[in-house]
Amino acid sequence: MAADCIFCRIVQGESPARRVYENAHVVAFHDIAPQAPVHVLVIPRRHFASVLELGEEEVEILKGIQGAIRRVAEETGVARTGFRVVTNCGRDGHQTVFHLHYHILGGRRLGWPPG
Ligand code: DGP
Repeated sequence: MAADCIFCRIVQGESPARRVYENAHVVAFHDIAPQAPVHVLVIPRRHFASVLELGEEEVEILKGIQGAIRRVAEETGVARTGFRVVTNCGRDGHQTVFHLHYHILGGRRLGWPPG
């Protein structure tokens, strides 16, 4: 757990979140400021500042993330209609919370390229 990390507090149950799925390695919950009808964040329980910190040797965590993305997409219905998975990294990537998270966005036709 990292000091002053809002997502670590959500993992610990110290901060409220509308959880939709969890497994041994990840938690998924609704984004507080949804940008689409479905906007869920998938985060590892362990603190990594960004995708750059999650090494390829962390096979169980990577498997947990992949499984969670698929389950959330199926359970929210966007697996049928299409969706986007994105992780923002650093200043130019518009990262604002420095605990690795994957956005699952869907429920409307998304634009491309992103702004
Ligand atoms: P990013 O810009 O990729 O770092 O996105 C961070 C997202 O996290 C943003 O869409 C808003 C969301 N968020 C920030 N604080 C909270 C919170 O306390 N609870 C929830 N559910 N989402 C949060």
